Amino acid sequence: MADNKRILVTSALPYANGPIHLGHLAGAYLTPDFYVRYKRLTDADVVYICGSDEHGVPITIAAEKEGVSPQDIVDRYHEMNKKVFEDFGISFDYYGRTSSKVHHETSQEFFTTLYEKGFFKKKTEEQLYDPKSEMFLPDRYVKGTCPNCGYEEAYGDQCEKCGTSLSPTELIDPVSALSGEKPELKKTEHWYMPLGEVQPKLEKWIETRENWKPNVMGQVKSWLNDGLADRAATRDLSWGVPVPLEEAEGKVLYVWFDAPIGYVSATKEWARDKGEPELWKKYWQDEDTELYHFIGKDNIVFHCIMFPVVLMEHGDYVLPKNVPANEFLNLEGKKLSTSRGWAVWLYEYLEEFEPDLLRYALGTTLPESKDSDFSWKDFQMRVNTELADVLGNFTNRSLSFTVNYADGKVPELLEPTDTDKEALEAITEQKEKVTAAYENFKFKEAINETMNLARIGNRYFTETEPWKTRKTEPLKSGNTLHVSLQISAALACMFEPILPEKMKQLRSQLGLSDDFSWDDIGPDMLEEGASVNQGDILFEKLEDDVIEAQIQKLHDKAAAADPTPDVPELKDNIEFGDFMKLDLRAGEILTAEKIEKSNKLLKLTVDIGLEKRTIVSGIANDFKAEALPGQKVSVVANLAPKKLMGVESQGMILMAETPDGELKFVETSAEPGSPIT
Ligand code: B3M
Ligand code: ZN
Repeated sequence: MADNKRILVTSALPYANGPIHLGHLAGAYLTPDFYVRYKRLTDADVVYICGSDEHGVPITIAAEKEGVSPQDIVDRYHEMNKKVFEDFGISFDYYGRTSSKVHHETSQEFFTTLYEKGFFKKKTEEQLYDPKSEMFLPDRYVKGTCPNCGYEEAYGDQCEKCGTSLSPTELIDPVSALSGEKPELKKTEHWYMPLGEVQPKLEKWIETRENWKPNVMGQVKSWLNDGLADRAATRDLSWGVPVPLEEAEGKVLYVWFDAPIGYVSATKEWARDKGEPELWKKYWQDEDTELYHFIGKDNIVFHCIMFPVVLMEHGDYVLPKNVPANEFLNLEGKKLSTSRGWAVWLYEYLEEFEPDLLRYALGTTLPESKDSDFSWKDFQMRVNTELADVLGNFTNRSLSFTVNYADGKVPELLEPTDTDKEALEAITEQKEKVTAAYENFKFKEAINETMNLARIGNRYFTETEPWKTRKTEPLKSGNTLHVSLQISAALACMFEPILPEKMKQLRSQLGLSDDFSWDDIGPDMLEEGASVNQGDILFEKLEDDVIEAQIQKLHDKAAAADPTPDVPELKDNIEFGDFMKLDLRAGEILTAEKIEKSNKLLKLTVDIGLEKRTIVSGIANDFKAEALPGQKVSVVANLAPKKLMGVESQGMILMAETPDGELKFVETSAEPGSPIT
């Protein structure tokens, strides 16, 4: 059944302020590529759009750091990122950039349309101004002490220590990150999107959305529950799309206003380059289009709330059918951090390994519904035990047997046994599972069910023992080869979205054309008597030393980037007497249970020698209650009791917080009750 739906897929536009790393890939690029490659095979009319986000403070910060112009920065990274995506097989139909003329015009047209419809609210507000640098300070350009955790290097939009989002006026002792001066408040005018006013309309639309991932819907609902606030669509900056109003001289569009419109501009440029300049309208303005935005979870509010409002208010555009956002990818058990050098850059990876290995390994560890972890050891395991031992081994056995003992030709299927038939039927069964998984954006499942066909094939080959039957019952060994080759052929097509280069190689070994469709995949893709050839083996195993070298490289980079661990500065000295007021005791946790309605709190019973205490501790994110009984701890025993979520806490457990924000116990081997002095 041909699928002729019109589908427009977008991937978040990465900021052109640095190279692409594995976290980016797992968030917003790999899954949509799997999806569009699959959809193209179903003969759907798909256009896949992406490009560089070249505005906003991240760009100007990068430019300042290097002492070059923002244009230099975006020119460099636009080319670099465009190429690395291509080398990795991400099959965009068009990779645009938001500094293009078409984009400036398109985003200005959006602003003007909304302005003329009376959508914006003009407001005069006081904002922080740096008198020395003579400019209004974007939130990121203000630094100060976090009112929540006391971290002294918090930014005006967020504290990177405790994760709280902030506004710059909330910071304690704010300074300009540009000049170090204390900023002053100065009046400025801006055009706001009154999101609160359109919330009811937006909610109605949200309610009609089907099959949204729970992690996405959860975030959207929580924004809506809090009530939407006005959000400025303009900024006092010199880098960006100028606001198309005379009275707004020197102001630019807020980057999150213009960036998503970049999807539209890029589609226009794609159509223009195809010589059909009006064609973009079919994808953006015709109700039959299904629009999908693939993004990472930090972009959910912009794609599920702000941009839909802009599209809705404009009136001429389709709205997204789904926004299948992924969660975050960690690396070797730690949060990815480019500033701390804890990242694997895609260009580095490609210098040493083939793209398909990572497409597969990362595809099996996608943070689809919760954060996940990439490790080099896991990468090695996936390549060696799945790609090499299962898929590669199976197709290689099938081909080499055929070449060596069947004249290199697909044998006939004669009087097949039940085992033969079942193996052939598995092709259709697995195809159905894989199809359903792709249709439901379950990419890990799609990969796993595809690999399961290779597992079935491998098992079948082993069970039917063609190395024995070829001498005694040649008809049987012919059947084994026939079936195994058909399974290999199905795999060569079904695995195409995940392993495009390797499957092309496999199809050529099997004598299959690259011009096939998803419909063609079945138990009879190869004709009896057709020639096959063995070719090179598909997947070489990765040796331990190769993997160790990657792990070492990562640690070296982290050490070079940040030789001192990122721990808070020391506090002011205190008197000895002050310290002596603290009664610290060795203790042991006896019981632990979660406190209902709280994500963070655990209720503990702690033996402190003299007595047993109930202590409420905010460690539920780091420890499972079941694992705690028996844990030795240090306790502040004379802290005044305090009620937390209805439970009286009689003391405090000492915890150490690592630079990655992980909590560890301050353990002691002393008997419960022993004073700590
Ligand atoms: N550039 C943020 C990011 O790279 C932003 C996405 C824009 S999508 C329209 O995470
Ligand atoms: Zn903080």
